[in-house]
Amino acid sequence: MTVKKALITGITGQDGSYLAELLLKKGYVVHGMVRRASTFNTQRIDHLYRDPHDPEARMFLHYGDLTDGTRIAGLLEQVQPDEVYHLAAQSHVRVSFDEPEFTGDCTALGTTRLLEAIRTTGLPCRFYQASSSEMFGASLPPQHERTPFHPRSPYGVAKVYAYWATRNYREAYGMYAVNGILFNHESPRRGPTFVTRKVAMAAARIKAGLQDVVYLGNLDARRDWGYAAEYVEAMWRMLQQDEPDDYVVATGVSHSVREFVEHCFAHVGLDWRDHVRFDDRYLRPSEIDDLVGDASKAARVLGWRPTVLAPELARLMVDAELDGLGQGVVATASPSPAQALVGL
Ligand code: NAP
Ligand code: G4F
Repeated sequence: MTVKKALITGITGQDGSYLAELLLKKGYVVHGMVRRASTFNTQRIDHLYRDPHDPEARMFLHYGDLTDGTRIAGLLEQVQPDEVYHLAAQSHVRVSFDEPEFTGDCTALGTTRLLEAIRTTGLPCRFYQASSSEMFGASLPPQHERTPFHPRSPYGVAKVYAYWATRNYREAYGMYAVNGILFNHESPRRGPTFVTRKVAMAAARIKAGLQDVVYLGNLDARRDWGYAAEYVEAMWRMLQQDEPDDYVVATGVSHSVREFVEHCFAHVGLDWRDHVRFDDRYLRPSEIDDLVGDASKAARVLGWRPTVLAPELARLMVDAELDGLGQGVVATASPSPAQALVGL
């Protein structure tokens, strides 16, 4: 039996780490593109790593950046993947208002660089694009595959570009290229400046007496939060179909940020109102009020269904923070002084 090879961009991110785990379990050889940083950025995948000299090694990392098309083409030639999971992006919505040009370069054009590299190398590989519910923006819920896009951030705009680039390469060149339109998905591996992780960290630290308050922005926004470890299975299933197509992946239920906060603090026996303060630096110039995904197509065609809903997610994220503190992993203040400096 031939062993399948996958290339994951964004392997060091939340989703990349869960997807790498899943594919290794399925017997794949996994190649990951990692951008060079002056500090190590591989914490989420360190537990999967084996020295490449080890004959058992099945995960290999390569330097590369979405802004470098030549490198991307070279990497594809070298790896010759059967499946490409394109997860890398400047993925923070609030940051995209500060860095709209970079977000467009990385998140939008980066996708074209990858698609064009696949086209010009002529590799018969399948391509997954990490599209986002952020593309729906102001369109009323529930949102599904035929809901019009009305993005509300430079990030959302960049993802709409990447979505259409993916569809265009499918239509123009017959490429097996799909969009997974994923609604918010979280986990203990979520970046600490996204609201769920920020709140989970704060609840645990406040319980442990390490901090007293956490500053947040809009508590009224509603999101459809699922569990990232389950969502990567949907990505894989999308690339196993006979025909390429686009799918919404979501739980179908939304909660306000306030409700999520309430769940996290209640789990450690605290009243959130004693510990949450408002800071307008966390507001966005334009916001999305309510995202609720209709994932019935994914259920019907892919047989994919979520099992973890927001209340359980809140509990498992807070428990992971408490475990970390119990093991002496003292997370920095939430946000850390440096994050506070840039308004996250
Ligand atoms: P994440 O944790 O922010 O990970 C982003 C990944 O992209 C990281 O590995 C990051 O590397 C890499 N990256 C960023 N800029 C890069 C560049 N210029 N060149 C190469 N790599 C770069 O995001 P995530 O939550 O795992 O999400 C994965 C993808 O799904 C993203 O495209 C995101 O926009 C999309 N998405 C996420 C959600 C969600 O709720 N999580 C929902 C819908 C869509 P570093 O580790 O070095 O920073
Ligand atoms: O956690 P968030 O930053 O996630 P957001 O903006 O929904 O984006 C995430 O989900 C998208 C899918 O729809 C992805 F495509 C994207 O890559 C990312 O993963 O904010 C969630 C909500 C927002 O309404 C925000 O205004 O929480 C609100 N919020 C309130 N206080 C806050 C804060 N968000 C952050 N990050 N920090 C706060 O202090």
